[in-house]
Amino acid sequence: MSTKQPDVDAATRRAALGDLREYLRIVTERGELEEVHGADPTLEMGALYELSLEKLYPPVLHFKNMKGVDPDFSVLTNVRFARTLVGNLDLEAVRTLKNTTRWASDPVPPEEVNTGPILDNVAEGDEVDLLRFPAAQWKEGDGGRYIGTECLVINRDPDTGFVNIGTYRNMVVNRNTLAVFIEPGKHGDIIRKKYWARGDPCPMVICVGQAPVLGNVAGTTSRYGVSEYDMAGARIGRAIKVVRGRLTDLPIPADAEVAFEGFMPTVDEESAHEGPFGEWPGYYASDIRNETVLRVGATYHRDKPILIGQPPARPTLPGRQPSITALASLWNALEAAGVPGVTGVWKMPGAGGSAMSFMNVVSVKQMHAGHAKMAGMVAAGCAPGAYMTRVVIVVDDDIDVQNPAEVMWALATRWDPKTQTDIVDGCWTGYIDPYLPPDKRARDDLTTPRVIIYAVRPWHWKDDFPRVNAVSRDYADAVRRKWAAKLPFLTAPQRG
Ligand SMILES: Cc1cc2nc3c(=O)[nH]c(=O)nc-3n(C[C@H](O)[C@H](O)[C@H](O)COP(=O)(O)O)c2cc1C
Ligand SMILES: [Mn+2]
Repeated sequence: MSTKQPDVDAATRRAALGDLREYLRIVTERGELEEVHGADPTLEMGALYELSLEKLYPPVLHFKNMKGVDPDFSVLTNVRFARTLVGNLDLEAVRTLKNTTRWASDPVPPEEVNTGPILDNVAEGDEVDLLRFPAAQWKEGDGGRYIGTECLVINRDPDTGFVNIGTYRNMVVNRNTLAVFIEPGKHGDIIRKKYWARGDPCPMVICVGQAPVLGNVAGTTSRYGVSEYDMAGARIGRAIKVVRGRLTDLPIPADAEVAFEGFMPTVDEESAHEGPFGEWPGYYASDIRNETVLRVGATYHRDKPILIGQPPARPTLPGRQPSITALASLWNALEAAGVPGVTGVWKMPGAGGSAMSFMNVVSVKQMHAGHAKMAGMVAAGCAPGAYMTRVVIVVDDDIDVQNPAEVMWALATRWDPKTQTDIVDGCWTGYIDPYLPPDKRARDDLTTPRVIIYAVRPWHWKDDFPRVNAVSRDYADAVRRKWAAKLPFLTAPQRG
């Protein structure tokens, strides 16, 4: 699919973001969906999914009539990556989202309603049976069936009432138990520890099928204390409707497809083997551990529920697009910290999954001594940039951060490795970091170093820095206009 294809209008995009079934209708109409009938949830679905990632905009795969699965249940993959939702993958899209989403400053809280389709089928107590729901074994190396991959893990801060939503993977253990992997330091982890400190299990709800916007915000890091429900509402311009869970009172999206509700005790009280699971850095790093579990006391699902499946895959696959939402969040964090003159942020291709990345690039229009350093340190330390990022590269505003060759050019020519590099140790990482050394892993020391590279013209002699060898932009544009009709190469696509 060409990147030049016309975009959908904003209203259509909001409609698709806000409702999974409306999304399904729109992507079907736009030819972005493939129905797959009869695939085997053991390995075959995972292989088809990984093959789909050979495309930058992978087809949305709707798995129906899966082998050995109740035909009323289906699984949808690549929801977040459809062109309908993403639009053009460029800096303009990031800037627009940063400037037009009011989600950081002007949240839209959820609206409580009495009922909704999620309550169509409710099972409690002994009737709970997680084995009824399709859960794929995505890859040969996976140690279980992962039902929650692009899921919502919902819990509530007992001190402030703030409701968090994070995407944290979960594996089916038995009829009423899920193993849930939440990296230490994620908001869902901070919250559960508050319950545990009081001697209580943590109330929790997990949705595995929901409006695309909810999956999008759940996988994006923002500020602790800002509810992802409010951000999702702001993004689509209307409140997310929620019903109260029967056991926990937690808000559950009223039109979610499937939700599991229960309590999570400490790992010492109850645990299950979780993993190995193929992770976004491209490895099986967290291996197999005793992990925390959700004791599921109630299940909810719509009629003919559509589950969302989105297992991680190697970051070198074209379909691992950088997330525009995550980039906007990083840019927002830089501005919220007061860094002036930021002109772009990007994630280096090959160095990350969609929401997370090992290598972030920030461009700044330098305004004063120490400015580039300010940008680099905030990018390395702010919430959307802190977890597991290995390298931060700061470049000047004339560098196109989206073009790896330009970033390499800045590194090659504007970086003094000896004086323009900060190496900071002891930064936040997780079990899925492949370079977490075995001894640190053994003692749960989840920290690794960062390098911040200032590939910018040195402030104190920037005016003496050699001039760039290029025809000036304005003159080049004027010449292109003058000769375009006679010389077709002038109007051919710029990037090949
Ligand atoms: C598809 C997907 C899967 C993810 N899986 C996990 C996971 O298993 N465990 C985890 O700690 N973070 C996982 N993440 C990252 C978190 O969702 C992300 O850090 C998010 O910001 C967490 O929400 P929080 O900031 O409210 O903690 C995943 C992200 C995505 C997009
Ligand atoms: Mn959060």
